[in-house]
Amino acid sequence: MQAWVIGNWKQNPATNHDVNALLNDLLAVTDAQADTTPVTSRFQLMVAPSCIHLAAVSARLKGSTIQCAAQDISQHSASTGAYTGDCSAQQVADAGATWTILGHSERRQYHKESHDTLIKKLTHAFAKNLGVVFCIGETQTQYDDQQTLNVINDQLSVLKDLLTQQPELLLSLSERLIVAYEPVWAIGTGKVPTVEEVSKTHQYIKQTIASFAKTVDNMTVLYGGSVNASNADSFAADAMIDGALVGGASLKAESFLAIANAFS
Ligand code: G2H
Repeated sequence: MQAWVIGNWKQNPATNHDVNALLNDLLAVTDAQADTTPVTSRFQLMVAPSCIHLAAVSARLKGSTIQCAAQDISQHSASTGAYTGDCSAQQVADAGATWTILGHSERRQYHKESHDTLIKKLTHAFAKNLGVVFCIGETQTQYDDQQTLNVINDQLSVLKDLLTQQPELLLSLSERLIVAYEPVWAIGTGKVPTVEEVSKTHQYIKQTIASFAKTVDNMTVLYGGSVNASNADSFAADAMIDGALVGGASLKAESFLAIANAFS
């Protein structure tokens, strides 16, 4: 299975100038490598810029080995409408995104995204042929109370319920869905779980998905939360960890590509 290394730029960079500088740095390396060792033969790269930069970034990445994702889509099915501040699945697809992140803990926390909201967003994303990077993970309190697997099970019930409503999605689920396990307490904090803890949780995620999606016996599951160039090797060495969703360290080409190389 090819590893995925995905940069979640969140609300960064602040200016078009800085976006272009980051892209220049990324493409200088990946374009050069594509001539000799195709980057995509070792790992798949993806970046998720903010909505305001999505069209420009995806246009710039056309023909490169790096795919482009949105960070979220509207919960409303209509491609257009009176939903101030929203971007529909149709709009992000038209802007050039081929994937979208959904259910990131920052969306769950600051925008109160619920089980039903996420089912709607997954439905709209798949309807517009967007792949989905679906984020799950427990808070510090839940981790301390040893509730991680219960929380994961509850969050994965979104996928179970989606498949009950739309069983036809099963056919292509493993190509169109990536799960990212991101413990909330590890996001942007510099704290990380042990590789053994991540490995066990990933095994549980894969088994749980296989229990209700019988044809999916090895779902791609990424780890996210304070991944950097120094700790990526240890995560990459574990067979249960299929790549990384990277926040802060994806904002510098050097650290993002160092993480990617760890997974090659
Ligand atoms: C977790 C991660 C990217 P960071 O949110 O999704 O961010 O690597 O900064 O912890």
